[in-house]
Amino acid sequence: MNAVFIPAPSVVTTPVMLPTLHIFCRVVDNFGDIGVCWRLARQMTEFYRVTLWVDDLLSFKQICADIQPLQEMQSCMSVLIGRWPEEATAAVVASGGGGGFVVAAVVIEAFACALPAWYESAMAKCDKPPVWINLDYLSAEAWVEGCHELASLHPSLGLKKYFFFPGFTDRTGGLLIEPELVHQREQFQLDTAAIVDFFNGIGVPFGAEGLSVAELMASCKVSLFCYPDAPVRPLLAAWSASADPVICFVPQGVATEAIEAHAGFVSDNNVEIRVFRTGALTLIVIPFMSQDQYDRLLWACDVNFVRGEDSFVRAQLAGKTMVWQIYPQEQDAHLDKLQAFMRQYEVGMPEHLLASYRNFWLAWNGQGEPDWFLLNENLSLLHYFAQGWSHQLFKKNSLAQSLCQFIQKIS
Ligand code: TRH
Repeated sequence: MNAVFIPAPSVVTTPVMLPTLHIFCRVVDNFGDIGVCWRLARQMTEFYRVTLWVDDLLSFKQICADIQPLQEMQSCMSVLIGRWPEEATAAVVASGGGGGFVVAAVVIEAFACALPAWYESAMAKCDKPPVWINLDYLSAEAWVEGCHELASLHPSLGLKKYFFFPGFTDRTGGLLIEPELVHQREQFQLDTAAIVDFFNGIGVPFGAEGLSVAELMASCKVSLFCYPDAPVRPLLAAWSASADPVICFVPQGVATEAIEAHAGFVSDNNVEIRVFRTGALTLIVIPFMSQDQYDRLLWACDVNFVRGEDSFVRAQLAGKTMVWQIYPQEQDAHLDKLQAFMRQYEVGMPEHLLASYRNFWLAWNGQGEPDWFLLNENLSLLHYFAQGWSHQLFKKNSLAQSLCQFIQKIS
């Protein structure tokens, strides 16, 4: 067997024959696994003919409306997408364009998701086995630098698997950043018409029954994406009692209990746009949107509440004040991870700013009471720090570039 297998099917138009890359993604829960893999897959099309194998196309559809959940194979944004190939079915082999080979030149296993056994055996039978990489979770902890790019040997097949860690320092794999992102963001953030168009486009009502453009632009705009245990209720109360107007955009299905308690309606996945006003707060339930649209929401808002891994990175790249709810782990292991990031993020912050941001972030992660009013007093300075942090990130190699360089090095 040869290691370079699947020629691009006719639906994928590629001017030169790039090598093949297979990314394997299992959706453990939520959207982070597919969120990272979909972003990685799209960015890697610059260097590879990419197939993304996914075990949950319904979750995928939530962040990419073009996905057809019932299809075995499909193409979207130059990525070939296949349902997780538990068996080497005819559809999988056919995805090779008739060549009969099914293993790619490079194989990325996302988050140690475990490749199908038949695929591992096929890799072992190759004359030149593919480069096999496990893409790990993002962490700012110091140990990551020591484990990045290490190899482990498969116990029975003798294949090497390399561990590739995203991260914030030059001794890690970096972050998934699209080359044009900073320019797109800066243009968008300076363009009121584009911001209004964006909100119009996702269905936010304007005019008699809805918002005015002046109100939108003058309010503190907040996006809220969090886990069910985040202390959302006191926050909604604080925003209602605030002296200045706050507009909170919350994707459907997020913070449902707190919204029901506050606004009296169930914000499940069937709710489209819903607007509810109390005091200074306008709460707007919006549909779940594509990743690119979600970026625009983050760029347009003044404060972004984000969670997990991918939205957390996108909020950093948005250059706006953010509050991160980390994905909870057993024995509170996530708190070390949270603190490790905070130590890097807060370098250079003056004492009073540090106090308000630390209070809020820790409280948002279950360690105390979040004080919105204290945070609010410091928003412009936090914005300044967020801008600086994002520009620092934009200067670094993107994860896709680092991966390609690493693959070249070990090939
Ligand atoms: O959804 P998350 O909590 O995902 C995860 C998973 O729980 C995973 O198992 C865990 O390991 C990981 O976190 C750390 O949060 P995350 O990572 O931010 O992923 C959300 C994705 O959804 C991200 O790609 C952004 C995207 N998204 C949209 O595309 N549209 C939207 O409207 C929203 C709110 C998010």
